[in-house]
Amino acid sequence: MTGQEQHHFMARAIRLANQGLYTTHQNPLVGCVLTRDEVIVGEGFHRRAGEPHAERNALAVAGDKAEGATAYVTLEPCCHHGRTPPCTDGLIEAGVNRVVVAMEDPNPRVAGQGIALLREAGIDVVSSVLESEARALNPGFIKRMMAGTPYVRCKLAMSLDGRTAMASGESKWITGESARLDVQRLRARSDAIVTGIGTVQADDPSMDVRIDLSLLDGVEFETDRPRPIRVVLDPGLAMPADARMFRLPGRTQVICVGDPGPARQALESADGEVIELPGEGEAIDLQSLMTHLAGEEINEVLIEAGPTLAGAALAAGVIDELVIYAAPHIMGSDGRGLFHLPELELMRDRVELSITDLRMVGRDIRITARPGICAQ
Ligand code: AOF
Ligand code: ZN
Repeated sequence: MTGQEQHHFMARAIRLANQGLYTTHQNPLVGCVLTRDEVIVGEGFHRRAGEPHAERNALAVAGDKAEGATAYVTLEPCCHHGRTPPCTDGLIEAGVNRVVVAMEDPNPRVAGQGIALLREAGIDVVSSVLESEARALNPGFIKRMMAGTPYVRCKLAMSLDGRTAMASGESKWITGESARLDVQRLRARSDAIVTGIGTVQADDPSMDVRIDLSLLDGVEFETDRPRPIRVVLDPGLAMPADARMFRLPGRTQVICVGDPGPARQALESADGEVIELPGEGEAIDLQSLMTHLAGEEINEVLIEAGPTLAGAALAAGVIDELVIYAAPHIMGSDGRGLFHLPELELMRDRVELSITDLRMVGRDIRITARPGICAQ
């Protein structure tokens, strides 16, 4: 088995895993390819929590041909009884000869034990094949398992001169249709969309996924799926009970600081969930928010908010990735900026970023960046 072969079949397993992008929530995306004499005899991916794992789907396709086969799996096979039986048992019982794994499962219930069990059963295990590509499939699942918080993206749209709204507040639309569709993809893969009460009061947004299924690059998406959860940060509980979000399918959580008093009942009867979190006066503690969301098994969070919340999230260090759309127009010197960061005064206080991706989306530019200086 050459390195080239390993890369070839693992790359296919990664593409299969990606088929679960909009459906596996809260489980990771996983793909599996079974080969015999370099010919694929079975393949599969994990579609939905509670349903069979990638390995079981691939084994079902291969049937008897799994005996003596090599399994390429993007995540270490599980060895625990969760909602489904252990994949290690399935692979051993099917008589697989060799298992090629891209990365260890960060879930503490697995964490290397799956690989150890396969080896104990006499199966040859090769690990870390296309590891960084496999890691990129599951930034949220990995971060939640390792750090107890979700992976957080913050999406922003601006004019080329860095403005997000005219001084009057008018902001529709900054970016073009293609960029707005791209945002729908970001929403569709997120488990929660977080915004601030200021945005709700100004725009009464839906924070919903409205997408033409044919535009999702062939990846499955179910419109009836109750996701992502909408989360409104509303320290003083000023959320109107007739907000548009409450009339849409799916969950809406309103996060406040301290006892919300009678306002709670009005929101709860509108189908809202009111959650109290620690904070100081007007500000919710964003670390506590992320711990709370991880407790809800939320892997990926999208912040879509104005400069106050975006600035607070950046300053609190909870953002993993910025997705900034820059539109080819100038909004002028009185327009609003992206981040409210009053504490920045000196050049040495600047927030350093590393740009990880840059591309055109229609007529707009999409910049993806991470806070901090990353090694190249
Ligand atoms: C695999 N293959 O395709 C997936 C794995 O509740 P369960 O039974 O679905 O188990 C969920 C856990 O199993 C999940 O947290 C992760 O550790 C692992 N996911 N493992 O071998 C798969 N989806
Ligand atoms: Zn499994």
